[in-house]
Amino acid sequence: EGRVVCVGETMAALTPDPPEPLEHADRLRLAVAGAESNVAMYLAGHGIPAVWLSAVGDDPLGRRVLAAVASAGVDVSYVRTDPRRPTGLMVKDPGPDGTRVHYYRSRSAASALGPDLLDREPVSTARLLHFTGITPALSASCRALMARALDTPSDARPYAISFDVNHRAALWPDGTAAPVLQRLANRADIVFVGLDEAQTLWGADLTTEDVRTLLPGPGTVVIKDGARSATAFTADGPATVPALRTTVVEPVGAGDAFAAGFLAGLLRGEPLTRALRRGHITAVSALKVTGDHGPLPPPVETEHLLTLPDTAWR
Ligand code: KDG
Repeated sequence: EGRVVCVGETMAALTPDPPEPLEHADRLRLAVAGAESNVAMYLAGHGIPAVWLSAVGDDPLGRRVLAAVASAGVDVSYVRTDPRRPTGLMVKDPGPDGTRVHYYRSRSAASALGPDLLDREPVSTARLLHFTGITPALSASCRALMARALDTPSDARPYAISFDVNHRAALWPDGTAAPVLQRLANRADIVFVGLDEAQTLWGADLTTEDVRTLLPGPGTVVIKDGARSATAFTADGPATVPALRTTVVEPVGAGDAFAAGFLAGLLRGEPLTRALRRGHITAVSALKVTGDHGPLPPPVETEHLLTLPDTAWR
């Protein structure tokens, strides 16, 4: 009965409010953004004990990040406070062609994380470690951390590893992400990847089946086809579950929410299709809010949605 430990950087995030180009914006909203802590927050919402493992600066934004993640019921007691490096910052720039992201994180506290993190609590007693493809892009020490975590063959490590590919183009020099993310993903036990993301990385014409062929290593590969459906490949073959119909306020955070819902389902021993549904239901909580983390539906409503016939879904 170990815990899930989600490892990765969480930043302060500034967004023009109302959404308009940064160059002309007068007002910015301050929030907290981090893929792995989002997963931890949604896991906690599903009643799964979750730990967020990272570093922040000894600064007001770091304390704000810690408080926000802790407020969702996540254990943040292992997060390091680095007296010499600041908390990372992300600034969003909404424009006519979508929102661009500007990062101020290259010398952040979390970018100094390294492989030593893996030798002690809470990792040593975890049942599952969750990483994303953001971390190997942050620094050489972060890349070493990922390589170490995935070094040991999956049947020889005390914990399972889940990995969300989470390709952030702005963090990688052109063309460098594809092989690194494919190799890391192939050594994990559970992988999440968007079909569009896989096509950007590994080939524009890829189908869902092609993506599984590129990722033969993990016992479970979940390929998300946007608002339509998600397919999980396991030793038993593929299972596809349509998404829930919903109105989207803002999509950021939905992938993290989906991963958390699916993992929560698996950890509770649910059948694969039910875990996929739990992923979709959790994603809706993120789609309905401007921030990354929205409230989960009450458990009775989740239970109701889980048991509806497929026709009520997309
Ligand atoms: O995953 C949703 C955002 O919170 C995330 O993209 C921010 O961690 C983040 C990053 O590095 O871009």
